[in-house]
Amino acid sequence: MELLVATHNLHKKEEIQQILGTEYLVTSLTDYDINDEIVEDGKTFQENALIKAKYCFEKTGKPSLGDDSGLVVEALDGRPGIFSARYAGNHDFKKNIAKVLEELKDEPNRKAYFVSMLCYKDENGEHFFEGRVYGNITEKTFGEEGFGYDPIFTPEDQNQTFAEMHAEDKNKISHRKLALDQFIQFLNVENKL
Ligand code: ITT
Repeated sequence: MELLVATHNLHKKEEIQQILGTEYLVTSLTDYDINDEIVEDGKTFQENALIKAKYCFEKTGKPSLGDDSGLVVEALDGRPGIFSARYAGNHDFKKNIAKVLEELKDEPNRKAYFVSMLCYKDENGEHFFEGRVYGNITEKTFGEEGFGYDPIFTPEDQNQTFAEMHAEDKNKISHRKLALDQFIQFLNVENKL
């Protein structure tokens, strides 16, 4: 089954493909030569996931998946949250990380979670699936793998940041994996009906 993911973020697309496995062909907006930036003006992850999925479905008519995700830091009142991609600079991961570390300087509470909110849209309507992974923000960056805030996030019960893990290991426990597991379950039930 083809699944069109409403993203221009190749890291996300690759993670989704790896998690879903070869039963699914994951495509993205870039594969359809749709290069417009989707205006994500929702106030929540859910609203933005819906905006992405709807945009994609309306443009292509293909079953579409929007993933709106981000890092929620307790001591920062939930920031960067829905502004994760553009917290200090548009998709400038280094600047975004530097801003979070600076804001958490001398802050003992390092608790945070990653969230992935998925919206699946096809001709029958919309469905949402949410995954969260809880952990802590490190004092400095560790590792080169992954993307975004991976170098400063250590999941609970792990001694490495996401960026120190191999992709397969991150993809076994990540917020995206937890959300996609629910999505797959949903598709399996739908397909049996
Ligand atoms: P699309 O909107 O095109 O899908 P995006 O990167 O802008 O790509 P979001 O609007 O959902 O996606 O922003 C998510 C941001 O949150 C992302 O750019 C990262 O900074 C961060 N993020 C999300 N998931 C992450 C992960 O698994 N590891 C590290 N950072 C992540």
